[in-house]
Amino acid sequence: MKIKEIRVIVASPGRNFVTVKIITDEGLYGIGDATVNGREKAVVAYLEDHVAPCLIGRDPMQIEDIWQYLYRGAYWRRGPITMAAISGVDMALWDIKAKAANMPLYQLLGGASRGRIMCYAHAQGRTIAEVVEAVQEKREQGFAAIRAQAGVPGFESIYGIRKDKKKLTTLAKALPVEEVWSTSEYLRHIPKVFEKLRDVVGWNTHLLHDAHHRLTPIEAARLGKELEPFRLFWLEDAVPAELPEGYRLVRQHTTTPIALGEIFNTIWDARQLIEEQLIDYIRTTSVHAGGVTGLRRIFDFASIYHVRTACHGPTDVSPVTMGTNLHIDLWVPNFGIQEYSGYREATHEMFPHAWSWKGGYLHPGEAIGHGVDIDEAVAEKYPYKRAYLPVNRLEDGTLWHW
Ligand code: EZ4
Ligand code: CO
Repeated sequence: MKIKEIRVIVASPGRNFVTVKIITDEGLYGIGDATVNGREKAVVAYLEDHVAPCLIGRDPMQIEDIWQYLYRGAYWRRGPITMAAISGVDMALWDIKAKAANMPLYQLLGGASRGRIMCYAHAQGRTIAEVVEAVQEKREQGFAAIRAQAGVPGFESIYGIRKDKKKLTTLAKALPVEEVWSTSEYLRHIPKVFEKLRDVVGWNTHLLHDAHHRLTPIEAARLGKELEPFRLFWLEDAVPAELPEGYRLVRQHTTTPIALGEIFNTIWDARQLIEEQLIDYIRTTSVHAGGVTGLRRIFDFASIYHVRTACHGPTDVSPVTMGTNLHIDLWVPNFGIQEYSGYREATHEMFPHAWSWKGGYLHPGEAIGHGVDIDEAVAEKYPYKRAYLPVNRLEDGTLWHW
C-alpha cells in the first residue's frame, strides 16, 4: 500500500478546523485533525508545503517511521505547529491501519479496559447564581463531573465568560478581544463560588475548575488550600508550566489535585512534572501532542508515576480528535476523565462520527478505524474565517496570560 494523495481541508462550521485526509493507492483513506486555534493557516502551510511532498509514495503502515521522519527529520523539533501537523498525519495513518486490520482503533491499542468513558462538561456564569444554574443544568443532562467557571464582580469578561454585544463587534473584525484581569479579586471570589456550589449540589458531583495559567505558584498554592474543603476533582492550569519546578511550591501546600498539559506538545514538556509527581492528571490531547503515537507514549510514562489521563476536549479540537481520544481513553489503563464541551450541529454534520455521547459518558463506537469521517461537500459550505483567542491584561495594561 502506498500514500497516493494528501488533502488538507480547512473549514469553519462555527469555528476553524484543519483536517488532513490521506488517501492510499488501494482506496483506503484516513482522517486526522491538525487544528491550532488562532494559528490554523500556519499548520496548513506546514502540511501542504513541507510534509505532504515527503510522504507521497510511502507505505502508510510505517507509522512509527513516518512519525520519527517528521519529528527528527525536520531538525527543528517540537512546537505547536510542527506537532499539530505530525498529529494530523499520525491520526490519519492509525485510521488507515485500523481500517486495513478491519478493527476499531481501540482494538489495535490492546482492547477496551472499560465499558464507558466518564467526561466532564463546562458550566459558567457571570454571577454565582448563574453558575449554580448552569451546573444544575449539566447535572440534569446526566454529567457526573462539571467544570465551573465564574465571573469576578467588577470585571466585564473573565475566561470563558462574556456578556456585552460590543465584544461581538470586535470578534466580527476578527482581531483578538482584550480582557481585563485581577488576580486578587479572583482569589477572593472563587472559594465563595465553590462553597455555594457544594451547598447546592452536595458531594455526588465532581467539580473542576480551570485557572487558565493566570496564577503564580504561591497564589495557586493558596487557592488550592482554600478550595480543599470543597473537594475539587482538580484545579487545572493554575500556573504557566514553562518552569515546571514552580509546581513544587503548589504541591507542598495543597492536597487539591492538579491537572496540566492541554498546551503541551511532547513528552518532554510533561517529563519533569510527571517524574516528580507534581501533577495528578496529564491533559495532553491527540491533536497537539503527536497523535496516537505521541499520546500513547506520554500516557504509558505517566502510568508509572500515578498520573492519570484527562485529554483536552474543547470545541476547538475537531470531532476527529475527540474520536481518536476516545479510542485511547477506552484502552488506556490509567484513564482519568475526558473533557467534552460538545459541538454545534454544523460541526457534527461536517464530521460524521461513530462516537456517541450520553449523559456523562462517551464511547468511541465499533466502526473500523477511528470512526470519524469528513464530508467534504459540507466543508465547502463553511469557508475559513480568521479568528483569534482573546488576550488578557492586568488593570494597568500589562499583558497577562489569557
Ligand atoms: O481555552 O481550547 O480546558 N479547556 C480549555 C479550553 C481552551 C481552548 C483554547 O483554544 O482551557 O477551553
Ligand atoms: Co483548560
